[in-house]
Amino acid sequence: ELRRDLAIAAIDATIVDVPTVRRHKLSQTSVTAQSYVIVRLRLAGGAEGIGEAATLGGPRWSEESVEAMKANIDAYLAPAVLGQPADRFEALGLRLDQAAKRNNAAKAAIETAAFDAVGRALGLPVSALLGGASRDRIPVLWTLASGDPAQEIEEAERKLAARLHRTFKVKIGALAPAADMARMRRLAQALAGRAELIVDANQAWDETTAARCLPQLAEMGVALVEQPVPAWNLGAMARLRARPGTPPLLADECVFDAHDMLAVAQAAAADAVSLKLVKHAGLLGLRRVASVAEAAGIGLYGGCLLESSVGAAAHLQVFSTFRALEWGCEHFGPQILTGDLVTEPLRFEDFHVHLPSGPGLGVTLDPAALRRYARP
Ligand code: MUC
Ligand code: MG
Repeated sequence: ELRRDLAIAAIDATIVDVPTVRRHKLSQTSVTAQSYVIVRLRLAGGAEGIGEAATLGGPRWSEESVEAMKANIDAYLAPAVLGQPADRFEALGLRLDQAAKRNNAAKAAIETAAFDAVGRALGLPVSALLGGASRDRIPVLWTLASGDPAQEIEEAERKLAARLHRTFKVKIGALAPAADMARMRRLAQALAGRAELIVDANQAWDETTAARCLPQLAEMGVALVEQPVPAWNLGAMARLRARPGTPPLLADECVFDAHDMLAVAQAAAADAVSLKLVKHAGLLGLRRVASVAEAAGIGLYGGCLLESSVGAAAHLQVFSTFRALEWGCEHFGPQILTGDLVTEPLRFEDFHVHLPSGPGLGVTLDPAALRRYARP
């Protein structure tokens, strides 16, 4: 009987490390491999689902590391939902919240695996379980983050020529502000009229530095500035945003849950919000944050943490359901890895990433790849 078949029978968490094609530098860290926890969840009826929790350089982008996530999944989160009906997603989320504070990325990986397993059991894509897809492809940008402008221009030229990406997000904040401004000027000149640029400072600047640099970025044509100041400083975001000559601001590290989103809306601290499963503790949490943003007239941006095709597919399933996704998405992750974890990676074409078809997430874990990248 269907109800019995949908009970969660087993959960397994595996740490994997996948090398990147080049060094990726952010204000606070730099990576040459991406580390994920892959969650495999089996239902009593036999259907299996997968989910992914991404990190960036250990516990430096946020507080979660793959080692901590695996420990907390094994000891607290998996036992809290074993035997429970996998299709009662809100009830699962409540149990996970009662078992552990925060641990949002770990919770998201379990919830994703439950959605995938139920979708496969019922023969429906995850998007259908979330309200249904409004689009089957999403504009996707590429991130320039080597820190070397000559290399970055060459990389952007290759992406443009291949018609893969025409919006580029530049990671700034690792260099001194004046050096970053000179780097940005070179990129803006080289790509003028052919590509759109946005930047992400990952909280690197104080308010004074941001007040000096933001008008320069606007004058270079930069379309969006992500998290210029520390996550705690919503007041600075709001004051900067009110200054003439400030480009639109994108909230990232300052918005984890729906309460954070409400605070950003009340402070009028952002024009758009970057939505990520690792921050919002799952697909339903991501939709809750998006609803608050929509209610406040704040635009949606499909954020990432350099996920493989597993995590990227989960994001595309929920992003596809929004009526509007004003700023497109940044799920280029599968393209920056030297290998993927699925049998058929996501399709990138004509400046878009395509929503995979098929039940569940629409991607299938490649067991050989999982063995290859699993941490010994
Ligand atoms: C972030 O802060 O947005 C996503 C892409 C990238 O290069 O960094 C990340 C995280
Ligand atoms: Mg960011």
